[in-house]
Amino acid sequence: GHRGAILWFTGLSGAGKSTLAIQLETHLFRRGIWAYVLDGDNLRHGLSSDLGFSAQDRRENIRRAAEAARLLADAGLVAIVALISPFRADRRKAREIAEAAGIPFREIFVHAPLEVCRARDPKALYARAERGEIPEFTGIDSPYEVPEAAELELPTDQLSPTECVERLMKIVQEAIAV
Ligand code: GGZ
Repeated sequence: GHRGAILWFTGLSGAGKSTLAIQLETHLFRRGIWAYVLDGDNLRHGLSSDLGFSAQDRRENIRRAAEAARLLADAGLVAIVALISPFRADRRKAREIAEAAGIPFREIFVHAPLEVCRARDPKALYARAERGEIPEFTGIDSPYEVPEAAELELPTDQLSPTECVERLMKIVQEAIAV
């Protein structure tokens, strides 16, 4: 058996958070470990559909994600949260929510240089943000505070997705070992 845990992915838009989260989820399923991804795509259309991107709304988005992840982890799942979560204080709060409930929490810094994220730009969001069409866009006119307490850093411009998932699997196995 295994116990629940929260893996918290933080990083810029385009750094690779959701991609790696889904690949890890698939990998865990193949090994019989139940996992679930919470990301902007499934949170911001539902649970957090009333929230925008001000610092205050991001804080609330992250709090809700942390509480939802806590419930999933209570149920024995590996909750994989993939949010920009740009502010250190908000990530610290998420960790506190987990640890107060006795749930292992691991912060993963999914990192690529801004120019690389900007070049990937699959949804052309950076281009739109630079034209002033998306206010408070992280990395353009809203800050990203680099993690100081991350358990793992994944430079996605230097590592293959397979290599990233291997490193993540080590972290998960250590976190959920009973
Ligand atoms: C950052 C924004 C913004 C602004 C829309 N700033 O690359 P994406 O598109 O698919 O992922 C981004 C997502 C970020 O939502 P999060 O819930 O992860 O953010 S936070 O943790 O800060 O609450 C991006 C899109 O939403 N997006 N406007 N202004 N990203």
